Amino acid sequence: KHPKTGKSFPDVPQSVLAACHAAIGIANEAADFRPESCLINYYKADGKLGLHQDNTEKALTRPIISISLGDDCEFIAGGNKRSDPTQSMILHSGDVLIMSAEHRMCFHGVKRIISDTAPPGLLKNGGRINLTIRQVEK
Ligand code: MD6
Ligand code: FE
Repeated sequence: KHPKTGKSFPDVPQSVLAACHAAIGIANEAADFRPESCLINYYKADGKLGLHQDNTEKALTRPIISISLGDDCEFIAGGNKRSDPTQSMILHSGDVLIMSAEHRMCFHGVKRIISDTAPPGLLKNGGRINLTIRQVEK
């Protein structure tokens, strides 16, 4: 529910649910994962997301699935402490990343968007969209 209006958010589209179930299967994650929420982040050319740990769900041991669309980004991921060293990887449009098991609580963030790298015509105004799909309840 929206915290201010109390209204229910729209359902997660079937296409996204199908992609999640496919990813769970391919990555050999537990098949009883329930995709209960989908957070959508949009990044303009200068967008970033600071180093963070996803720890507000009740289901802290279930995987988080991320789907990237549009421009590439430099994604950084480290260890379970903010001060742990990080590694960079480029996430491309269509990439699916799963954080699970010992990596579920890793600090991570988006260092920069790499402009004009999206598949032509995908996003009218460029930028990057990231979907993170989570199981919230234990
Ligand atoms: C992003 N992703 O790719 C931000 N969180 O724009 C995340 O913060 C993230 O990719 C948890 C699990 C996977 C992720
Ligand atoms: Fe995150």
